[in-house]
Parts: sequence; C-alpha cells; structure tokens
Amino acid sequence: MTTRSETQTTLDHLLTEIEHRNPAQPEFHQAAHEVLETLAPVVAARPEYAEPGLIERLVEPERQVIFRVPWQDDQGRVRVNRGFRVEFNSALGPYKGGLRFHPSVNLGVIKFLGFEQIFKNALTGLGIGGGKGGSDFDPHGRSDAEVMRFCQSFMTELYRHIGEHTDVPAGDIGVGGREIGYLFGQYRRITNRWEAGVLTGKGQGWGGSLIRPEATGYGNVLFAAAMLRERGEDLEGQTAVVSGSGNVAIYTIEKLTALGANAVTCSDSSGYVVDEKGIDLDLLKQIKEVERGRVDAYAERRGASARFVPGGRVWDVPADLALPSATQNELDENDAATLIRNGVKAVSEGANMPTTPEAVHLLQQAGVAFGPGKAANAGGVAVSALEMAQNHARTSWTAARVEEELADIMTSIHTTCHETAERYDAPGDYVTGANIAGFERVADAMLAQGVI
Ligand code: NDP
Ligand code: 2IT
Repeated sequence: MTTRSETQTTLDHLLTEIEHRNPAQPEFHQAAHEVLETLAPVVAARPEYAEPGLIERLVEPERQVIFRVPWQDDQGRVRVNRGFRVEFNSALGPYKGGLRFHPSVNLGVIKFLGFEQIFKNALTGLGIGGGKGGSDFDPHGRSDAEVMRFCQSFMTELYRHIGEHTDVPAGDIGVGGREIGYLFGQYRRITNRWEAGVLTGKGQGWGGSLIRPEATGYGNVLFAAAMLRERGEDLEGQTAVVSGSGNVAIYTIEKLTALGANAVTCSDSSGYVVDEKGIDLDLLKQIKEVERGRVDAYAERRGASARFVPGGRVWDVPADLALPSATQNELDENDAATLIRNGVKAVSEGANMPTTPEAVHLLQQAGVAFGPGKAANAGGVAVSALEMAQNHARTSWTAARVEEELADIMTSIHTTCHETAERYDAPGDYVTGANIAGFERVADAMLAQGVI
C-alpha cells in the first residue's frame, strides 16, 4: 500500500514535468497544482488511480486547435487575431465549455480554463466533457458590425471542430448573447444544418434555454447559501461584496438581493462602485447590458448612496460574503487578509480561479467557508447541458422548471463536495471535495475506456 506522502511525491514529480512540458503557461500550471495537490488521498486509497499514465493523460489535452482569425474593422483595415479551442477531455461526454474574447487570452489561459472545466462538468453529473476556447480579440469599443465580422471569421475555422455530439461551445468573458447569435448564424450558414445543440446560451425563440443567462450567478449564490446552511446561517441580512459587472456578477447580485442579502459592490477593469443602499440592478443592467458602458456611470447616475473608486478592489469593503465574479487571480493574499480582518464568513467563486493559491490557503486557515469555482460556478454549464437536452428533445422548459433543476444540481454538487471532503479526512474543505469527486468520475470513465 502506497502512503499518501509517497503518492504526493509522485504527483509533485508529475507537476514538475507539467511545468517543463508546458513552458510559459503559468495559469495552467496553477490550475494543475491546485488539483494535483489534493489528489494524494484518493490515489493512495485506490491503487487503480495510480496506474501509470492515467494522470499523465488527464493533464494532456486530447486536441488543441490554434488558428488565424482575420477580419476587417469599420475603416476597412485588416486585423488579425488568434483563435483557440482546447478539447481537453471527452471521457464523460462531448467537450463542453465557453469561449473567451479578451486581450489576455493565450494558450495557457485557455488550457487552465479547459482543465478546470473537466472537473466542473463531471461534478454536474450531466454527461459533458471538458473544453474551452476563445481569442485575444478585444470586443471593448468595437461596433456591432465589427463584432459580427469577427465572430463570422472565428466560426469559419471553428465550425470544422465542433458539433452537437463533438464539442459544444458557449459564452465566457466577452462572449454573451450577441456573440453566440453571430456565431450560430455563421455555423448554420456554412454547414446548412439547423443544429441547435452545437452552441449554448442561444437566444430565446431559437433554441436558448430560459435561465441560462442567470444560471452561473444564481447557482453561485445557491452554493454560498448551502455553505452557510452547513454553519447554521442563511443569506438574510448578510452584506456581500461582488466583483465584476458582467453576466456572472449581475445575476449574482440579482439572486443575493432576492434572498435577502445586501450586495453593495460591483466593478470592472476601471475600478469599483460601492453603494450603501445595495446595487440598483435596473440601473446596472441598463449601463452594462444595454449601453455597454463603464461602472463609473453607475455612480454618477445613482446619486448619494454610491461612489466610484478608480482602480480599487472591492475586497476593501467590509462584508460577510465575498463573491469574486470577474477574472482569474483577482483576489490575492492581501485581499484575503483584509476580508478576514473584516469578518468575512464565506467566499464563493463565480469566476474561474479568481482566488490565488496563497489567498485560498489563508481563508481556509482562518475558517472561512471557501467554495471553489469548479463547484460554485457550475450552474452555468449545468444549465447549458439542460439547454442541450431541450434542443435534442425539440422542446423548451419553463423558467420555473429550469430553476428548480438548477437548485437541485447545486445542492447535489454541494453535498457531493462536502461528503467527499469528509470521506478523505478534510472536513469542510470544498477544494479537496470538488477535486476528488470530479476526478473520481472522470478517472473511472477513462480507466473503463482504455488507453486512448
Ligand atoms: P463578462 O464578459 O460578462 O464580464 C466580465 C467582467 O469581469 C467585466 O465586468 C469585466 O470588466 C471584468 N473583467 C474581465 N477581465 C478583467 C480583468 N482582467 N481585470 C479586471 N476586470 C476584468 O464575463 P462573465 O461574467 O461571463 O465571466 C466572469 C467570470 O466568470 C470569468 O472568470 C468566467 O470564466 C467565469 N464564468 C462564466 C460563466 C458564464 O456562464 N458566463 C460560467 C462560469 C464561470 P471589463 O469590461 O472592464 O473588462
Ligand atoms: O466557465 C464556464 O463554466 C463557462 N463559461 C460556461 C460554459 C458553458 O458551456 O456553458
């Protein structure tokens, strides 16, 4: 019988090899560390997981596509971006995961997101593999026509790699309903197929699921509520700080407010807003979803209760709950120390890997309930899978039905993570619980399907 510490030494060697084999991909290294540093207990306990090559296969994407995306701006100038799709693991189902359009996108970022997605999707229990894609295209300040031409060019290459039974992209940073519409239109035109299940996050009326726009934010709040319930508390009357002001942040604030909490912040890359009365969602939606503006406009139009802090971090605002919902590594050790000093009870990740490893450690040491993104933000991809189910059945469900299924899925993910952590002597450690539970499902399927 191999001990946990012997197993951890083997996993550490593998991590060193991953760093050598994948140079200049710090985000991917970080995501691999975060998972492999928690697997020793399960690998030591179940010898089949120590089989040579299993974890080596898990950290190597099944397929990686990188392509040129040429497009013309409104002045007729040719621009060139880079497109990516990393098809990481399909042991449990078709590759599934969003597309990110942001200037910071590179192969390492897409690989970290794709790797996280494998475990997240496994946790949903809905039969979806892991993948991610995107481009270094920056949609900020681009006209609708430019975004459309970019999306058409992007899909002109991507279409050959995706399909309802192969790989099903959706949105992520910089990709929302508008972009999914343009992408779907071009896919339909090139393939001459009405293949609704090839993309999720579609518009209502042409295959989109009700509650998909809300699902990630709503799901994260339900996960946070489940963590609080475990400690004999609920959301009523709690003050919450939320970062970001995009899809995830907006619907996080909406659900927090609906369940009696007071969400007092939002942010974008220019700074943050703090609003003592609680964020006015109609105003925020108008500025962000309709006008595609910046958060300082919110403070200007809201009046005395709100102020804009240029360049600051929402984590400086005292709160009971923190829900990072913008981007990776946006909450570091200093921020964690500030949150702890201000008495934070729970941190639940709406974004993917927003909390640095040092910050996670500090929060857990201080006894703060910490919900890792691969569990806490899984509601988005879960409702994507429900959208695929509706598409296959050529039907659409009511909002109430989708919301009920979402709530059941989030409760079940919480229970799975909680129980798995207890089973492996890490009570209350949702990071370990999520990683091991997701890993077991994927690893069992990979072992059963042979060396491929
Ligand atoms: P949006 O594009 O709708 O919003 C992103 C928000 O985060 C914006 O307010 C944006 O500000 C801010 N932001 C993005 N990058 C940075 C950065 N480098 N520095 C500071 N602020 C930044 O994206 P989503 O809301 O969809 O995604 C947010 C997070 O949630 C991401 O981590 C994503 O991977 C994750 N996620 C999304 C899901 C979904 O269904 N959409 C599902 C699960 C997770 P600005 O406009 O100034 O850039
Ligand atoms: O990170 C994520 O889970 C997403 N961006 C959503 C993926 C999806 O396929 O709905």
